[in-house]
Amino acid sequence: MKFSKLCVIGLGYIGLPTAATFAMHGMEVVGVDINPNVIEILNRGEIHIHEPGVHETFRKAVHAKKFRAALQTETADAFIIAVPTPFKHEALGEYRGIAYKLADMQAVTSAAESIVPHLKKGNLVILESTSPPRTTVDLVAPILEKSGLKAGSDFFLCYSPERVLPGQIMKELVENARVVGGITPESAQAGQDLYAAFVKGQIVKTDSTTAEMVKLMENTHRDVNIAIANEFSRLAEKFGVDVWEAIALANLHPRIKILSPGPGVGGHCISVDPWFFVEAAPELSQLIYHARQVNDEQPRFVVKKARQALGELKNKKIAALGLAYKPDVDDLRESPASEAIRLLQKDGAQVKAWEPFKPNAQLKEIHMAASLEDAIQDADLILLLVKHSQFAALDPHEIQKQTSAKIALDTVNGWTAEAWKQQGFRFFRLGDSKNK
Ligand code: SAJ
Repeated sequence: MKFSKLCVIGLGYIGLPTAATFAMHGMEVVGVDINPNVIEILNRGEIHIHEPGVHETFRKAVHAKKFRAALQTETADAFIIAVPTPFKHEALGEYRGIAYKLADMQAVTSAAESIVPHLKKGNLVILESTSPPRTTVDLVAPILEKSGLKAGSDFFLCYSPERVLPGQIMKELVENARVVGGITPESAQAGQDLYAAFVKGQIVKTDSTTAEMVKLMENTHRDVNIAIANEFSRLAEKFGVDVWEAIALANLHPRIKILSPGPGVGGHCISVDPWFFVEAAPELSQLIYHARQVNDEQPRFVVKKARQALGELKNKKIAALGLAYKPDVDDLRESPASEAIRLLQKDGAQVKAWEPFKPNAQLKEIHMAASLEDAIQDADLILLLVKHSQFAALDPHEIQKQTSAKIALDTVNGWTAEAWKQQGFRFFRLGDSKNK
């Protein structure tokens, strides 16, 4: 099948790079977003996200007059829905006394509804947003069928998960294998034809519910594996072991690949998606639920370490380095670093945070430093929360000259204990009770 005009609904970290990439491959692309600011920025040729390579591709697409941003969905040959599926902050589900988070599918519902007046025979609709199992058949298809057309016979409908890693989106969009799940084999074929425009990785066809489950399994697998690493960090402290050394040694085994512990799991994917399984089948998702609990509790472990380092937290000044949810990105969503800072403040500490990728971030209850120097100058403790390359490269000899702090706490194994100790710091590391 051939498609000449594409409508991409949702212009965030996935929708915008996807829209720009299709436009660079000859398709006429209309990008739709409900945020008028975003539309205005994009139609000026600028972009509102920080992701390597997106701006260049986007600028070329605009220059070639292949991309246009709009507030309203319009007629097209194919539609891609790439809107957020966060969890509801105000409501929880409950199963046998266990509370779990619920998916907020409002944006997907609205996006699908916006397509209805424009849907024509032979069109293709693809849902890319991470969604609970059966969303494509049980939620999206019935909405689209309000057009009077039948999903699977009058128009094609697919679920195709995005799998790109923030920081490497432009590369992975093209090179990763793409799973395309159709509600019928013909739909999957239409989806494959669309992505063949630029995907160099394998494109594999399946049914839509399998594709939904594949996406959730990938992120849940990672979440559970990080949880075991975090649990090991607590166990190592109990037994007088350095978890980082122990993991490195365990990973010499040819079939073992233990991930890294840290202050917790953040971002809008791994910390959210496993809940979709728990919500859909709590009675079958015990391990997944408990892994989520372990990862969500990890910021508390950071507080425990800080107390161990400082004696007590009340009125102690802490310089918190990093607020992003992971290294070398500017994304602060669901960041465990922010959660750790809030908990430290609850216990009376005075925290100044420094985030080089978003120095002007405005986060509830978090006091931003003007610079690294400002954060550390009168601190009692320097707390490393994110392994940004520039933090890992800090020289304790230089830092020692700019700070009153005599204690450093590294939660991500970003620093070398000896180097800090040589500069007169007491050095603590999460998961390591050899260094204290
Ligand atoms: N983290 C650890 N220890 C580790 C690895 C990660 O604590 O060993 C933490 C990170 O610091 C971060 C969180 O986990 O807070 C998630 O980071 P990540 O790099 O594991 O994943 P994301 O959320 O940036 O991207 C994931 C990817 N999924 C998988 O690797 C299975 C990506 O491919 C997906 O496209 C993305 O979720 C998504 O959008 O779903």
